[in-house]
Amino acid sequence: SIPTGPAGPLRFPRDFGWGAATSAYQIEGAAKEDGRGESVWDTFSRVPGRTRNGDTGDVAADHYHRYAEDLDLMRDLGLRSYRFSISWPRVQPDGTGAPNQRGLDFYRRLLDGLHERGIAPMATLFHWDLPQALQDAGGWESRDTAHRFADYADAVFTALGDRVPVWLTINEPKTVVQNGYLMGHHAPGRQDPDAAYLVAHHLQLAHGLAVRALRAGNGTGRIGPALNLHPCYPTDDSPEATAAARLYDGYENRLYLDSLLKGSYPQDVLADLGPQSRMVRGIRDDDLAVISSPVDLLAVQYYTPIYVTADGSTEHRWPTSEAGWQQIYPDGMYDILTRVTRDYGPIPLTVTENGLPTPDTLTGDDTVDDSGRITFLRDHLTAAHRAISAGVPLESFHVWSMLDNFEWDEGYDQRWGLVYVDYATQRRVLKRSAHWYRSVIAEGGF
Ligand code: PNW
Repeated sequence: SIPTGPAGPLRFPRDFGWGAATSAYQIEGAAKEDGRGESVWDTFSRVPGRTRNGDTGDVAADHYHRYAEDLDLMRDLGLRSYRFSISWPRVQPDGTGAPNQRGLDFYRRLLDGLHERGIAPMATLFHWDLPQALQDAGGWESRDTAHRFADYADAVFTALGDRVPVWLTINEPKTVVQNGYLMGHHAPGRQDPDAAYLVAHHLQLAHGLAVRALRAGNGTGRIGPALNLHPCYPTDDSPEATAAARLYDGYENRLYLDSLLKGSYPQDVLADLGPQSRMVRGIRDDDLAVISSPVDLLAVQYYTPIYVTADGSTEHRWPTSEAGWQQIYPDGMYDILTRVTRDYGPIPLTVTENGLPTPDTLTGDDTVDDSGRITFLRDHLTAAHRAISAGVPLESFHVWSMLDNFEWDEGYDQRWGLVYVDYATQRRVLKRSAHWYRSVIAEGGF
């Protein structure tokens, strides 16, 4: 039986933006079509040993060709909001210069299709697929890349600005920093802490320059950053654990939130990095003013809490999902949403990602029983509802993900979708969670 709310029916605001999310490299495929250039993920995924089973996004869920069918599925679910990302190397194959019209045309068709179906688009400008040519010129370690990003954003605003009510600049700068430059299991595969935080600064700068480009140019929509936030809890109430969790929070959350919304980097993090770090040396006079250019909303992505011990290491407290890094803790959703509102003021919020991978299999009668996803989403939506009741201005919620897709270094083995993709045939099958979500949207709750 489908689980219902723990304390009777929960009702969300009438105009709540029920949604789902994807990103370009994870679903589109068509890696060489219509003039698309190479991105760092094309390069990285082709290096032997970097991704599970050697998987790449060359074909992915073939959304580039099947987008109309996918839009029909979204309409079938009753989605009100669809968050997707625009591939920079489709728009600028080498990361600079005149836009590639055929690449822009795909997004125009997608936006028209959303419009026809009454689904509001939310477009992310950068979801990790940096043009390889820019990587070759230094990538995010180069300050110039932030300016290239603003030029790219401006080209997209000019071409598509009449059709996009909400723009998100950079998806999860922290994941680029941590997975791409600290741990190295994402593109570009570096393990260099000194480079990593300079990259963080340049990503923040790129965000601010894009916000300014929108305000200066043709774009009419709202704009904001997309941050994955992790509530950081001490494992005990000793002063040591409390201090360690506080610094951890600086690196996970305040480094991004404070620079965007307070116009300063957290002093404890800057002190920890040290005055000789490349990041601290790379901050110029006007940068924080650019980074903190006023935004219209903040997109929050919540997956897991972090528990920090007295010596600064981390522990797991809750059951993990198939993604080993993810502990299932719905109250963390409440904690992070209320904390953002408390510490940064009543800025409109959207949850742009929340979800988990489940061991889904397609049965003979074409069903996929992902009851674990239903429980997870029900519990996290319940926590989000509690946050709304506590005064958090939460506008919308997007499940990660609409479709099973290329889960980066984990390849296609992890299935995060509401919709099952049979990769051998590219057939789509609604999972049980999709049917459940459809009824939640229709009822305005559960
Ligand atoms: C996000 N963590 O990445 C990305 O935005 C998606 O592209 C991705 O598919 C999805 O979450 C699932 O992984 C994250 O360590 C990566 O907490 C790491 C974390 C969170 C989100």
